Order: sequence, then structure tokens, then C-alpha cells
Amino acid sequence: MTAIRRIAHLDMDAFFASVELLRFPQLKGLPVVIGGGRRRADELLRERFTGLPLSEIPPDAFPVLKDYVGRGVITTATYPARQFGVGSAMGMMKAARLCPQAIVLPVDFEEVRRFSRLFKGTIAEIAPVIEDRGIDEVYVDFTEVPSGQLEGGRVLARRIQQAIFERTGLTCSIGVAPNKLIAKMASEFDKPNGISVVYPEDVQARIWPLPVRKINGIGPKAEAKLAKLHLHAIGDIAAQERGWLIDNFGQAYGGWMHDAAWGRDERPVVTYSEPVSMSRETTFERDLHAVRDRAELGAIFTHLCEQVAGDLRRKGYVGKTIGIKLRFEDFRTATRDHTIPDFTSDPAMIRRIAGQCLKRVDLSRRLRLLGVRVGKLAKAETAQAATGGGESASAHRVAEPAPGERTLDLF
Ligand code: TTP
Ligand code: MG
Ligand code: MG
Repeated sequence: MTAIRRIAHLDMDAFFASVELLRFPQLKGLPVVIGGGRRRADELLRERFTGLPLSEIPPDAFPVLKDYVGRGVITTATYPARQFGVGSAMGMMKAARLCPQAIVLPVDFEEVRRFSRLFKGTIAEIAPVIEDRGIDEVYVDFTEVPSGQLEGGRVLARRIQQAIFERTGLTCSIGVAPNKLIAKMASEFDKPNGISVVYPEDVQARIWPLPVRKINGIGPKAEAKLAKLHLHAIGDIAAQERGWLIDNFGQAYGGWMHDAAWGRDERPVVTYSEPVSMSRETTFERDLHAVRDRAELGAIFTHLCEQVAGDLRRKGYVGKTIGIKLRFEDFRTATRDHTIPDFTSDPAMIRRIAGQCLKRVDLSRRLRLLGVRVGKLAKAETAQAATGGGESASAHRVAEPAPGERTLDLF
């Protein structure tokens, strides 16, 4: 008997905020947002409360949103803060109006990454087929795992949830479904600390009523276009002829949308391999024109290069191929790249080469998305030895990129 495909999507609850609450358990149950300044809140508080353990600093000593000065956006918010309507990507000023008493803490990236490794390692001990989807989420293939089929996967999901909590003190939510597409939606059904199991026959009842944006791959632009066509729920898409969707959205995207709405998705869970490229991209709030919006576009471009450079450095990689990706207002996509003789993770170098690539594209149409990618990666220390070490053996050990491209998904 072949096992029924059971795929889980696991996503940590209010991840950056929950990591802070491990340090400050006295804030549990209170509205807390992550955002703003770089200085660690505990350093500032420690100055005021010398000698007192961090967990004993009174909650009313913490900085709150109403006293926050500066622009910035919220990175995430605890569930109690979300009850006030505060959430990711919201401006701090707006959040301060909605929930002035919310405590504001800066993100501690090192700590967040440590817990990211910890929770993923915990899962790996129980179910080895894991696809890393960013800082706080993974897909896990339950199909062949002993007990992976019990109660549609719920038993194994519960075990993983418990193991993560015991190891880290953090909660997560898990969706188990016949494929990645539905599992991703299902992990949100019962957040925080929930488990949702969706069976193939549930698609109509549980997936079709959801707004189209819940499909991972339908963004704000596609949503707007669908709304103009009077399609708001996933079931509205499912009710359309495939050919009609293709006429309106193109062969690939229209066809994919039809499959997605019917809950069809055969993508495998891809286990970890060395990254062969790292990239950052952004979809603009409004379409931008290369000439008329030159300054804005230039700033975004530079920022993307800096972000990719930062990702490379944090993860200890350098690369040789620098590329760009553009998506135009008509959804057409263009890519260009250029390979340089020496490995780099230098933001200025990446910016310069990416800028040259940009010159090779016709920019008369407006842009909806811009991306920067660095490929032909090697571990920084290996590449350094290779360039600086003359005939050293390590020159021949520069990592070859793994077959098939894998882009790091960076929140
Ligand atoms: P999410 O999983 O999207 O959000 P979350 O874990 O905070 O909350 P939820 O319980 O709804 O899953 O993102 C994971 C972390 O990534 C989040 O804690 C902060 C970070 N992040 C950003 O830095 N920028 C963003 O725009 C978003 C959405 C998240
Ligand atoms: Mg999360
Ligand atoms: Mg997430």
C-alpha cells in the first residue's frame, strides 16, 4: 500500500516577540511589539536596574509605544497586541494610536537565529524530510514517518509541537494537508499553538471560502486584478474555466491559479542543500518608472544590494554572479546577470555590477518588482583561501554549486 501524501507546514507563533518573552517572562499576556531602535532593551534596563535579574524588572519599567519617537514599522506583535489591530509592517505611529500601552522591544537577530536553528533541529530529530522556508517556518514531509499517518498527521504534529516547546519554550502552529499549498494555509487556521488537519475532501468546505490572498503566490497585484474580475474567494477562482483564467493571467500563472484553487500541488518537500544563490526582491507599493521615479527606484535598488550583501555575510558566503530580476506592469519578467572574476560580498561591488545589468534592460515600461541576486556562491573562508593562498590545495576546494537553484527565502 502506498502511503497517502501528508505534508506539514509549521510556523512559529509571533516568533521575534516570543523569543523576547523568553528573556522577559513577566511580559507574558501583555501587548508587546518588536520594532524600532537597535540598542537592546535589556542593556538600557540593566543600567537602570543594576543587580536585578532581567525577569524581575517590573513590566511598567519597559518602554511603551506612546513614548516612541521615530518612524519605523512593526516587525511583529504578540497575540495580545494583535487584539488591538496591531501587526507586522504597520507604522509605529499608527500602532501607537491603536495600542499606546504596548511595550516596544528591538529585535535580537542573534537570539532569533539561535532559536530558529534550535526548533528546526528539534524537528529534524523526529521527522527528517524538512524544507527550510525562512527564519520561522518549514515544510515537513510526514508521509513516510512512522505515525505520520495517524489521525491524518495530527499525532505527529502534536509530538513535534511538544518537543519544540520542551526544548525552547516556544509555541508554533502546524497545518497538515495533502500538499504544501494547503498545508501553508492550514497552519494559519488555528494560530497560536494550534494544529489543523485538512483532507483532500475538505478543500471545498475549508479552502474555497478563504480570500484569494491566502494562496501563497497570489499577492496584492493579482488580488486587485482578480477583484476587478469579481473574484474574491478562492472558490470564485475554482469556479472559472481554466482557459478563461489563462486568457486573463497568462499560460503559466493562470494555469497555476486554477490548480491552486482546486488544491492541486505536487511540489516535493525539498530538503536542505547548500544555497547556490541568495536574493532579495521587493514588490513596490505602486508601479515605478525608471526615469520618472529614478530617485526612489535607485534607493530601493541600493537597499536590496545591501540586504543581499548582509545576508551573504551573515551566512558566511561570497559569490561571483550578480544578477537582477525585474517584473513589469504587464507581469513579464526579465533577468540579467554578470559573472565577475573574484568572489565578493561587498554591497558597493554588488550594486555596481547589478547597475550594469540594469542598463541591459529596456526600461520604458513601468516596474512592479525589482530583485537582486548573487549566485555561484562559495563559503567565504574557502574562497578567501582560494584567492589569497596561491597554490594552496584549498584553491581547488571552492564549493561547487549544487544542482538546481535554491534561493534563500528571507522574510
Ligand atoms: P511570521 O511567521 O509572518 O509572523 P510571526 O511569527 O511574528 O507571527 P505568526 O504567529 O502570525 O506567525 O514572521 C516570522 C518573523 O519574521 C516575525 O516574528 C518577524 C519577522 N518578520 C519581519 O521581519 N517582517 C515582516 O514583514 C514579517 C511579516 C515578519
Ligand atoms: Mg510565524
Ligand atoms: Mg512565518
